[in-house]
Amino acid sequence: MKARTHSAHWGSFSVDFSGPSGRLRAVADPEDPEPSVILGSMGDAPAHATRIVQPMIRQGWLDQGPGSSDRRGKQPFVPVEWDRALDLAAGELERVRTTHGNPAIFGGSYGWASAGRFHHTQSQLHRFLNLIGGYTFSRDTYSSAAAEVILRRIIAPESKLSADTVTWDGIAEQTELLVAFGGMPRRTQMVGVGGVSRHRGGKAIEAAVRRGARMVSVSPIHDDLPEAEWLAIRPNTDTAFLLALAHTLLVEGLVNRGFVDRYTVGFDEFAAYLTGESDGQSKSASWAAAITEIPADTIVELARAMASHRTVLTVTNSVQRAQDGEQPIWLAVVVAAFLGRFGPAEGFAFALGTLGNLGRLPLAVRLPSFPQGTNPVADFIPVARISDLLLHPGESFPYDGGRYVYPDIRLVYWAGGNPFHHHQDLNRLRQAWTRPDTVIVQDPYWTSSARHADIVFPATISLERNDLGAARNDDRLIAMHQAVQPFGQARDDHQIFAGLAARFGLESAFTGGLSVDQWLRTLYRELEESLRNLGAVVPSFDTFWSDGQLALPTRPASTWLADFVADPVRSPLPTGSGLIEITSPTIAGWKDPTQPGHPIWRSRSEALDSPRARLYPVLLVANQPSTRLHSQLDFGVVSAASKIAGREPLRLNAADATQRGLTNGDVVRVYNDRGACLAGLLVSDELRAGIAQLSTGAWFDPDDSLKLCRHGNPNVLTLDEGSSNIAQGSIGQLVLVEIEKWLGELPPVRVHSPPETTEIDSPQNSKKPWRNPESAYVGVEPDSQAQGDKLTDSDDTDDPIDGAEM
Ligand code: PGD
Repeated sequence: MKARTHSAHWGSFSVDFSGPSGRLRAVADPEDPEPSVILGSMGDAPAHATRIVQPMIRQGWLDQGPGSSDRRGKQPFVPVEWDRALDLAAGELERVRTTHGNPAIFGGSYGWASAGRFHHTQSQLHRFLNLIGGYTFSRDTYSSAAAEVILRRIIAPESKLSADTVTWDGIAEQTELLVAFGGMPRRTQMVGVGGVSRHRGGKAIEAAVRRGARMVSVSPIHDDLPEAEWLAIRPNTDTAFLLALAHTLLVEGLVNRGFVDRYTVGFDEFAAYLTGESDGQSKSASWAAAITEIPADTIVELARAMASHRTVLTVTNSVQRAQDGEQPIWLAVVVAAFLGRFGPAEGFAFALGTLGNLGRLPLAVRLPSFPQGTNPVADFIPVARISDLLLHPGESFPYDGGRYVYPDIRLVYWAGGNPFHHHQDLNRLRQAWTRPDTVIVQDPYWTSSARHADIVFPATISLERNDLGAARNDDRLIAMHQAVQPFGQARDDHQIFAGLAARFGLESAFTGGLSVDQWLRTLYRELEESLRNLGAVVPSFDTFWSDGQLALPTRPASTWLADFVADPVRSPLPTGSGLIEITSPTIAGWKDPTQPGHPIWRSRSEALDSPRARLYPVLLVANQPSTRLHSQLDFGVVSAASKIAGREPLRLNAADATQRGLTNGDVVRVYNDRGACLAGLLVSDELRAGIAQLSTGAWFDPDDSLKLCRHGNPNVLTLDEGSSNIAQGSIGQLVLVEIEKWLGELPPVRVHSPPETTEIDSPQNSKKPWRNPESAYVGVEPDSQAQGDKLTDSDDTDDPIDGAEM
């Protein structure tokens, strides 16, 4: 073995224990040009105080059995033995499915969990639930639901777009003008679902700047792309800006009519909206200037420059994670179609800069996945409608042109995600969470979601198991070697579900009769076959495992778009019309009074010009953190070092701080009518006036007497509504708040310590909860491989998982 390699969503690395403390150190892959700072927290992951030592049951659930309860998150947990916990969970799953039917089980379980193709938590959960008759699922992602739904209607699914449009190499070498709505933040480029073995964005941007490319960042926050000219737009008004760009191109005769006539549908109807012919309001640059606070001349000059230069237009996921978030994405495609050029260095770039695995060449092989099987249940929710689902059973909701009904959920099974960090309006979620009979959470840590569960299963972290690391658009397969022994009694998700499946007589159906090691070899064999079909010489699994990495072949970009451009009749787009839909006949056909067939502007409630802003005059940008991934490793040294008096840092422009009598380092109370949280103040000139910035991911730490989150989770403030009837996506990015100095006694942050537990609930055990601190940081032998139990023969189905869920 050359080095003990591993992979996380924020990069690949090798593990090292040679420092004086003997602590685990993650040493960045030497070929990664820009490793993530998050690697610095990896040493804190295996044995942090919030690791869950053994299975736990909420006291009230154990005493009174299943049922709605407002005691979730407020009662102590009882440690129990694995067999007892698995028996109780299996019995409850059986009760719910036989009494209420499988749609009463919610297994959508959104979350990033950890990197790794086999131990992908959602795949494990879904395979198990499919075997016992299925579950209500969730569609799309918190990252980009609005974009995902609108893009597949008007041009192509985002998976196709992200694999085949603008590349970092194209930007470095050829792009002349890059216009980035929401910037291209380095902090989001650090991470990618499934891993980023080489971070390429930063160097590409530097190369483009050195070559003299012009960069324009349209964002309320300067350091979202510090190299660029900064157009400090009012948040939530990008739609108006984009409409004005389209209007300018139209009235100045700069629309590429040859392209528009051949490759798009619905130009005339949209042009009538731009000029005001259809609604009496021209979408001119001066109209947009009043809304966006960007001067009309600047907008006009930019539109002209875009028409005369090789231009990339990108919109970050953060811009679409807002009310009407579908509109700026739709308009960016429309403006790119007006310019009429798509390719590796020009045109619309889906969310480039938002995730580390975008902007790279697509892989020439399909990545192998742990098969999930088929879900016989048709009920679903748009991913961010979880509170509505629990609060409004039987009610209908619109989504993507259809109408659907929320089923009556009796059991929630969440594994690999942290809804009490990621969902909007956490106080509303807390209320919704009281309704189900039972909540099961499976996580390595006492996250706020685990604290709000009835049954808690302790899962291993990826450093405690072997796996294969790979991700869409990443050209490396990484051997993820186990580095430390599992903490306490933690088990792999696979082992937990195998234990549950055994109680349904389905253990061999779940495991396929294979050990973990055999699964890894099987998945490798699948990849090996596709590589051989391309004529590649492929090392044996053992050689790959010892080398730690395998380079994967890529294919050229833009093949499907190039085919479409070459012949739109023979190679149509996967839209209703086969063309780019400036006005969508399908969406027009929905006859939804809130949405005509083309993109539109309307003002929103969470905006600086809304009446609500008189009460809550600061627009808070609740964006992605730079010191952790979402809520993961919030307790780690890197995230901890950024906190102020133990609170999440909130940035505010100096003028706004002075107006409120606030200075650097103050602890502030951020509030609106939905909730409040504490935060630590950082005065910063990187923000335009009227806004504040507080990243997501500080673990939710509710204090019911003070009626606030002690730690600084902005989702106590955000509005829990869908982006629009189109996608019903998350709108967590922007929320109106007020900020004041916290003058009371500072309550300690408690969420980074374990919750209260009682004595162990087993006659033969000791009086104290079982703990095994020595088991952490017991490194494993470098050449060890997973030797999961060999189980019975396979009768498993072999459906590939949906890669989009990774
Ligand atoms: P994570 O912190 O990544 O957040 O929400 P998400 O729930 O994905 O949670 C992953 C959880 O999985 C962690 O609790 C971790 O401990 C657990 N885990 C890790 N490995 C394993 C494993 O092997 N097994 C098990 N069982 N568990 C594991 C992220 C979501 O938040 C996303 S993607 C976005 S883009 C949204 N962003 C915002 C935003 O910008 N603004 C607001 N206001 N809100 C947001 N919420 C969304």
